[in-house]
Amino acid sequence: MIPAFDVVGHPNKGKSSIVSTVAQNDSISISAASGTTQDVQRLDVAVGDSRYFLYDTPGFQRPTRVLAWLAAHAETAEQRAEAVRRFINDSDCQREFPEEVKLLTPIMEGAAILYIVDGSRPYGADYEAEMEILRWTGQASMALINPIESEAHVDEWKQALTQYFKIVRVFNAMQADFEKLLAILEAFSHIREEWCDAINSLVQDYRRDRGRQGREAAGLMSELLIRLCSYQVSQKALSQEQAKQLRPALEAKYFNDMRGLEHDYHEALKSLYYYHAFHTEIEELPLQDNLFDTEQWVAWGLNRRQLTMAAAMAGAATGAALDLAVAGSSLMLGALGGGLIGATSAWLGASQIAEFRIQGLPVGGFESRQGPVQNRNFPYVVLNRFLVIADALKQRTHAHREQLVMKEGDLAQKIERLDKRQQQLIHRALNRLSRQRSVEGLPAVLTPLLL
Ligand SMILES: Nc1nc2c(ncn2[C@@H]2O[C@H](COP(=O)(O)OP(=O)(O)OP(=O)(O)O)[C@@H](O)[C@H]2O)c(=O)[nH]1
Ligand SMILES: [Mg+2]
Repeated sequence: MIPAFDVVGHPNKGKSSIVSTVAQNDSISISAASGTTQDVQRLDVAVGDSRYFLYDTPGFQRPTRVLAWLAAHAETAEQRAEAVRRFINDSDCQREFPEEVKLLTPIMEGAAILYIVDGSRPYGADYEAEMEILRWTGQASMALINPIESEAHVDEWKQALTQYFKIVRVFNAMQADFEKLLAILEAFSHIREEWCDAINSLVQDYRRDRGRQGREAAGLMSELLIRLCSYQVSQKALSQEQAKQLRPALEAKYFNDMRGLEHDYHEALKSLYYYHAFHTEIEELPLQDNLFDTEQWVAWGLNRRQLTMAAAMAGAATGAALDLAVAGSSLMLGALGGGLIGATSAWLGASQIAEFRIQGLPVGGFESRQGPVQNRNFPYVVLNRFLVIADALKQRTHAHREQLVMKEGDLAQKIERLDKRQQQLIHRALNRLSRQRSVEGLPAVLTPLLL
């Protein structure tokens, strides 16, 4: 038997927001206007091999009159569920109380009740009619207090709700509290025995799915880094002169492709977490105009001191780096040890961003090439931008609807929070990527940053 939940309550109390959050679905209509949900919408939610139904419903409109109708059609307690059944099948009621008929129908077909109230507004006796109607259905139920603006009235709500519901929980639709979500589902396994196994598997599947998302996000992040750090474009030409003339077009294509690639991976990350309508505004990857302006890269990557430390941790004193260090800062040379020579050159190396080259071909022609990016800071920039989006996805729920303007995150701090060994592995990996070298097990190296 597939578990089903009917989300009901007053209009405009966050029913659809809770449905969006629980179903991880950002396509459901939510708005500040009361009466947004006019019809029942059944969502068929699949998580791994598990499945359940979630009903988003309109709010109660005339609960007092509905309760009066029901009272007139049931003399004793054992007739109450039957009276509700008659109510939803009665054509006059369907005409007069369409919202109540719609929201009660899934319940009478076996769905459990999730009753939503707003914990920032005071409790009032006008809610009692709707809670009474729900009690008359005789179905398993739980009340959720959604503190829309504050928790000011949560306690009084708890007092009132426990009179009608066995289980009362506070659940904020806007804060992604994954464990709390699972706890709510788990609670239903206790009040609906026949759902016990299905719900236990569902909860496990939710967890497994989270794990999968984390692994796939690390995979996407690694792939993006490798592709962007090694990307280059080339074009054949007949003469050296022609090859030189190709430069502006090649450069434009190169930067355009890089930005496109990054955008595609950011979108793939959003889809991985089931966001399809989440618009982010992120400053363009600083390329092209800032080609030699290394300071521009600091905003998203590491600053000079951090990059120096990173290179020292990665032990980046390669032959080429040593040459650069000698050429660029021979004065410092006597004072610095081997590790720091590599470190200094990391900053010097940062002044080269993307190289343009013309190469003679064996057949007598020429080839213009643009890329790859040489900058030591570049992998940090790409990594940071990806992580900023990953964090935003985890901090919001599918109930949020506004666009997000991305601010630079502090990557250095994120790395410093990890243990020394993990830090070193990350710096080594990024150092290799900036030199277009392969890195073994890159997703595993980067995963701690996503946790
Ligand atoms: N800040 C905040 N706003 C919330 C929360 N839950 C809902 N809202 C806002 O409250 C308004 C109503 O939310 P909906 O989810 O559309 O409410 P509803 O109960 O489905 O409304 P109807 O379909 O009109 O009955 C929207 O503007 C939401 O953004 C919350 O937990 N915090
Ligand atoms: Mg709604």
